[in-house]
Amino acid sequence: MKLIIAIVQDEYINKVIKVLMDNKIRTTKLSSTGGFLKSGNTTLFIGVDDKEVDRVVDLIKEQCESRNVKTAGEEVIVGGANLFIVDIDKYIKI
Ligand code: 2BA
Repeated sequence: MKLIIAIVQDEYINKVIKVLMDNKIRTTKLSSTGGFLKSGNTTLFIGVDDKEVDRVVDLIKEQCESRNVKTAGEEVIVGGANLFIVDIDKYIKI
């Protein structure tokens, strides 16, 4: 099993959640804030079987894109979504 931790920019989050729900992918949504820009983003915890990872990544990719943001004299590329995919040793539901 894997845990996909997806930090999604707020402008894309409704579309991302909808497509995950439509595809019966379970998710937990946390409000979060970027440390650098200090603007709102949303972090999703998505627990999936290993074989589902690519499909979930593709679903998110279809909804998000990077964009350039100007901030205090510099321009940064903000990802529509930043994903961390980690191995889960054990999942227990009580
Ligand atoms: P922020 O921390 O607000 O970062 C927004 C964008 O600012 C980043 O876009 C990146 O282009 C730039 N940036 C961030 N830290 C920087 C630094 N120390 N020096 C120069 N530029 C910097 P993304 O990389 O697409 O990140 C979007 C959001 O995803 C981040 O918002 C943060 O909330 C999260 N994130 C990205 N990488 C992360 C990481 N390695 N660990 C934890 N959260 C991460």
